[in-house]
Amino acid sequence: MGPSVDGAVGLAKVETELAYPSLAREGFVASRGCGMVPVDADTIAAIATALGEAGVGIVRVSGDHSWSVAQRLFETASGRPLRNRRRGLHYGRVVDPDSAMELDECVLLWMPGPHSYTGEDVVEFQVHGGIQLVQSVLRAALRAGARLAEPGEFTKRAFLNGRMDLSQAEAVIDLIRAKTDLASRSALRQVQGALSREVARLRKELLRLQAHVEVTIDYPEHDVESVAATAVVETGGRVIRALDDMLNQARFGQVLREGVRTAIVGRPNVGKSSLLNALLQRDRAIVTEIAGTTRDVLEEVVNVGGVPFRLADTAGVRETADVVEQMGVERTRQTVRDAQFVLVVLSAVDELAAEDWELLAQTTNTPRVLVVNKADLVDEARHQAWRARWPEETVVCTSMQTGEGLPDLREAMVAAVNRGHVEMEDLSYLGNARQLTLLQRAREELQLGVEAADSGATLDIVAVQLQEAYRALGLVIGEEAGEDLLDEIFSNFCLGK
Ligand SMILES: Nc1nc2c(ncn2[C@@H]2O[C@H](COP(=O)(O)OP(=O)(O)OP(=O)(O)O)[C@@H](O)[C@H]2O)c(=O)[nH]1
Ligand SMILES: [Mg+2]
Repeated sequence: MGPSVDGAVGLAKVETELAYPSLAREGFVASRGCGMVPVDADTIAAIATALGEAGVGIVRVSGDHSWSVAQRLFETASGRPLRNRRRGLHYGRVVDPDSAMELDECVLLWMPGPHSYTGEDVVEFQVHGGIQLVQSVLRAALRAGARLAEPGEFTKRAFLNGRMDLSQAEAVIDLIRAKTDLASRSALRQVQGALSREVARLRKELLRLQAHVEVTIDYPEHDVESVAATAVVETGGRVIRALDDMLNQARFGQVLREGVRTAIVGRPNVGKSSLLNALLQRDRAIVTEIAGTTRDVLEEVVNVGGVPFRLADTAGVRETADVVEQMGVERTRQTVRDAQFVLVVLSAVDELAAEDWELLAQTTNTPRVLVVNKADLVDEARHQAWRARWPEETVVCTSMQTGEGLPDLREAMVAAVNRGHVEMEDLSYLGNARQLTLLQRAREELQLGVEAADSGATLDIVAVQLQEAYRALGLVIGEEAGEDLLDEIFSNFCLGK
């Protein structure tokens, strides 16, 4: 199973404890106000690259004292200390600030604020990517006056310093975690402000509307009031439609982030595991001619046309005396209940059995594709007959032996998931649960406001609802965001970002 959003959150926390075991022993703990030696609480440092063996490893420092950290740690190639404070790149070596011992060769990037990622003075030490080496450079930076950054603290500072709004900051983590090309493209558009701009546009419309309503409240004449009410109905309706569009995108964005929970179900031996392997393009599941091969649910994430599918291969459904197989079948039923999407696999050779009918009945309300497998064993006339059998459904004839029908199946999967959502090329952001709730709230308030205006309620009531809608949209981009919310969001980040 790939990391779920929650799993990844857990990982970020574990990382803090595991990635720097020796630092933790020395008392440098990445947590506000405890354990650390806060020589200067305002300058933070962390390893920005993944901890492992690599060509390059980067230690990043941000804050008022970055320059002094750079001066204490870095010697230019000519052996002289760093003097040039202009933005730029320097080659030299990084030394231990206490012993003056050379740690490594180093490329130093100096990015004075406010034109840096965080908006503060930022310095990056690029050294060889060895686990010990990068850690010792970090340790040196900590001794030179920085403190260990919390997960997400660089991005949090970028937000606090106005370099990006909250929705952009949240998209940074989506960009890092994106599992498909489409997901990363969408996240990038959000980092670049696609969602922020749309939210800002809608807020402006609401503000103008609010002003109109407020002015009317102060001069209550019937004609004027009815003009304002009409404006609320019209503009409000337009904003509601725009919000619906965003909500659709946000829901699809969640699918892109977490993967479509997909169950592969069918009778024993119809080729479910073969299908999983074919979509994964590797031999993940055991395939045999013995009915009842798969006992447990097997999960794998596969990228189909840019959409991640979380495929669950299941035990074939049948009555059985075998206790283990019975448990497997029970798990299959549970998986079907939880699935967002189902591939019902049938055998092209056999007539439909009672179990097939049962599965078809169980999955009628879930988006699905009917996969008629083993098509290589029957002729074209049979294919046609299978397809004609369910004119309302997507039926694909496949063969795992020849690969026939697989491209059609991939296409059908993407189309089925995308139906009722959005054109994927239009996807300009990946909404998360927080944004989704706020957009929903804004929509509800606005709907109430429009209904009130439409039914001739007094404009005072309408004004309150417009204000609530405006406020909810503001929270999407982080206006009035409290410290708790910020901690919650940024603690999900990895270290060094
Ligand atoms: N001719 C032909 N044989 C296939 C095809 N797909 C699968 N098979 C064979 O059918 C048998 C069963 O395949 P599996 O993928 O294990 O079937 P399953 O649905 O996972 O079966 P259980 O795990 O027992 O429920 C194997 O011998 C496969 O090689 C196909 O398209 N054509
Ligand atoms: Mg199987």
